[in-house]
Amino acid sequence: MIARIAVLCGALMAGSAAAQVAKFTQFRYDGRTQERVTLTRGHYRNPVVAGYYPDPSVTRVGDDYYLVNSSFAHFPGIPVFRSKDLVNWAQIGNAIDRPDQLDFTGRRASQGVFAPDISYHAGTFYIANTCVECGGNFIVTARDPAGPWSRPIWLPFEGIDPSIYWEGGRAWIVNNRAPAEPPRYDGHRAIWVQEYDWRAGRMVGESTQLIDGGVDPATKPVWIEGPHLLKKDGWYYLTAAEGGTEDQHSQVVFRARSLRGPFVPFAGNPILTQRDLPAGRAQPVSSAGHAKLVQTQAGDWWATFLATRPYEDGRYSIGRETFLLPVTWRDGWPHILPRGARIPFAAARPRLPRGATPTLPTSGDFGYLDAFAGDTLAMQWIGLRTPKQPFHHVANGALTLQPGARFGDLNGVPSFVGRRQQHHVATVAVTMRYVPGRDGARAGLAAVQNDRSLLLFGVTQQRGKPVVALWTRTGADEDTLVATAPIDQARVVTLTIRANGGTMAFDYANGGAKRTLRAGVDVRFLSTKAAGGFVGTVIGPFDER
Ligand code: 6LW
Repeated sequence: MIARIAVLCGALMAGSAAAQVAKFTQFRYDGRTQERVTLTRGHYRNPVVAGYYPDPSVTRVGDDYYLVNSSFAHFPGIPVFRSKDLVNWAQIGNAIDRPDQLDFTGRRASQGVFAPDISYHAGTFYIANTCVECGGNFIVTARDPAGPWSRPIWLPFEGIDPSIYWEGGRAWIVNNRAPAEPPRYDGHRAIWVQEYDWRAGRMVGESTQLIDGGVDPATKPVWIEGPHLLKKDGWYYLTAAEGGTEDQHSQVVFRARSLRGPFVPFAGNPILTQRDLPAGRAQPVSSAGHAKLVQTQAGDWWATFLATRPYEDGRYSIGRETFLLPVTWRDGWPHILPRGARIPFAAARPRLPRGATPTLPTSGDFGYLDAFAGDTLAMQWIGLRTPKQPFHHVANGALTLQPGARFGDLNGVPSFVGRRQQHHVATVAVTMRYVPGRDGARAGLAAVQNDRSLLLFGVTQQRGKPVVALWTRTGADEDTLVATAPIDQARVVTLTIRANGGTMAFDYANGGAKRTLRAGVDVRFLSTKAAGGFVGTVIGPFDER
């Protein structure tokens, strides 16, 4: 009886309260790869960094490797990873983690920072990049790759995907720009080079167009991009992606005796693609390209690149991922994968001392629990657009979020932080205490591809009564309420999303046994095919008051 009164009192107190702050106490992720892979001794697993980690750029400094990825309008942005063996990657920071660096206000999820390039010269790390619709091309630098990174040095040229080539204490930038002649077709772009005075932080001298359109201009090649230069045995090699970042993606290579060309394409191009493989193949890897080559301290060559793992019919929702393959040189040209060969999920490891297994794995089956210890969020948490002031607070083992904009308001930052969904088969759960306090206030777990393609699974109040509810936003500005069920708001709520390719199930526990609010929900609207863009689904706590 006493216990019953206590519960009733709790409920009464809760019911009379104004809209309250949701307290999230645990976030749990558990992911399983959809493909079946037998990993033998001495092999590593692809992708090496699973989930939304596209456009990888890699560099070596001594015995250490560094990797950066695109992060678009997510903040913090440009994750920086370190590895000893090119296989075990641990995130060490985010190059964009202060609001004074870049402002993503007004940006859609897939605008913001495109493909970054990382390089190193004379004690300083350089990231060359483009903020699309937010300032254009820029460089940030750091003495320590874990940060802090500088504010941007803005560069005046047009286009995307700048990359720095260092030689003899001088630097040049290659990037994707408009062709010298008016474009002859949609997707007609060019690769240009210009010297960068790294001491003064400005472009100098003339710009030279190196590639017009792509390998064979007669075939109207599209989207030549992501260029990188390297020098080997007296040749300059220019490697770039061609065909667009979807299923026609590929990597091509050219060479010249001089840095300003003329560059001649390799007769065996592309050196990497999956575009001519049978469409209905099992366990497909698709959209491969955007490679960068790196030479190990042992003298071997490897390439990082992006590819995707659709769950069905070209659909994937976890973004473009980072893969690794060896590069072999034959007859003066680099080869990544023979024509018609499938990207392997397992391959022989680089001849490098084995690196430590990271505390937070990035490849294969893995899971983690974040109990919000300490007083800051782990560096893997991201939100949408640049916050003007801190909006998440971690204390006493709980995460709370300040009121923010609603999803869809591009001029604001939603009251949301999340982690990348890194597997198509994944269970994501959050435990929280929350009293909505008024009809319409809601908090829980959001799965967000962009402002118009998302779902919200949370607790709200309807006609004065607390309920757990599921809303979807399927390429629209408005939410659709899918299902509700009553709950006791005085008790802790655990919300669990079970993702399996194009469907999700939504479970909740509220003191008693776990119940399913809805299973088999079609979430193909979260796929890149439906939602468009370059990002992956990000799942985490939201609090809309
Ligand atoms: C990026 C371009 C690309 O700038 O996609 O796949 C663009 N390649 O190089 C966005 O990630």
